[in-house]
Amino acid sequence: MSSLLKLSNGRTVPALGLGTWKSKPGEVFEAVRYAIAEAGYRHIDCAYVYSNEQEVGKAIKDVIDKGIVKREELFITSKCWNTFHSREKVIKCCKESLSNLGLEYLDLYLVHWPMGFAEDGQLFPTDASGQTVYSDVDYLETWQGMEDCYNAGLVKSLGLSNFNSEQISRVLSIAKVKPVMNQVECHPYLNQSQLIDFCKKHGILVTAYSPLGSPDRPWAKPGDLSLLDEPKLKEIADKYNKTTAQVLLRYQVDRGVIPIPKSVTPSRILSNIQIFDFKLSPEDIAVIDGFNRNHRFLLLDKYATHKYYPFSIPY
Ligand code: NAP
Ligand code: SBI
Repeated sequence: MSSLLKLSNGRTVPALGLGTWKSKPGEVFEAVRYAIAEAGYRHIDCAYVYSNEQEVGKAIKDVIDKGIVKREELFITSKCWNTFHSREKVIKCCKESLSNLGLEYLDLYLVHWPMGFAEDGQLFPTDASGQTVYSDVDYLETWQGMEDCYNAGLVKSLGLSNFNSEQISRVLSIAKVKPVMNQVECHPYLNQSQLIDFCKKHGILVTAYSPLGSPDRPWAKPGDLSLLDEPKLKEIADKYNKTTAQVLLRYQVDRGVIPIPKSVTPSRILSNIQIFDFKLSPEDIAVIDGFNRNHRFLLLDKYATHKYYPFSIPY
């Protein structure tokens, strides 16, 4: 069972969650059911764009109907997609996620990216030449839509995802409801220590996505860097009688960051949460910190021409 961390608004969030990007229809029901009912997960990371929220919702309904957990014991996150950035569209996206998930409220609602895309009904709008069509909606407008969701009682907390420090500062300068979370790529090759320090100063917790290096990312190529195959991490893992994946996840927990590993494999779903019975030594943490090399598995540089592309400054 994972421990809880306190959000700046007084609510709590479980220290580890289950990721669901790339978890296919036909497999995500069992993954989420197993995670909650058998492995003890209480935190599920979802998003409108993953196009699997209906099946995630069926699993949540199943464990609640069977009396395994109560709704209030779960922490369910979803995210407003890039094609819903204008103020009135935000609440539409939120309501669609709620309907797909079969929930009355979300525990956390995130702006998925600072970048808006054309709002023409497609998830990834493209022009005749295959280029993504952007919108220039300012994410400050999107934030007002997020606050509408909060004020309507649809979501308990609000947050950001893939926002850099300057973008967070802009949001903080206008927010009536403050963001409690920034969800970003985070692992030893991109340990985000400066962004984490910045967020901490502003009462924002950090969630680590792709904490295992996202080996199933669709654009992975043979010969790419692979965290799970780092011999030094394996050496550290052996000392604790743990796996490399467990060390990668514990590394985040030890620094107050919330990892959300994705798996649809029951044995991995279970082992990924079995990290609350050990702690890494300061010496081992220093070795893992030494892997930092500003390497993004999700660079998404095809969007680098977007006005609000977040990865053009150091943090
Ligand atoms: P990840 O969790 O780093 O890696 C997932 C991959 O690792 C899958 O191929 C999974 O395989 C494998 N895996 C899981 N546990 C393992 C273990 N113990 N040993 C070996 N392999 C293991 O990558 P991710 O899916 O990119 O990131 C996690 C979650 O973060 C996502 O699912 C999503 O919820 C969220 N996310 C958010 C954003 C954002 O923009 N906000 C972006 C990316 C991700 P199997 O499933 O086959 O077991
Ligand atoms: C998708 F559903 C499709 C593509 C895609 O690529 C970038 C990363 C991302 C995202 O925006 N959030 C994720 O969790 N994965 C994604 C999602």
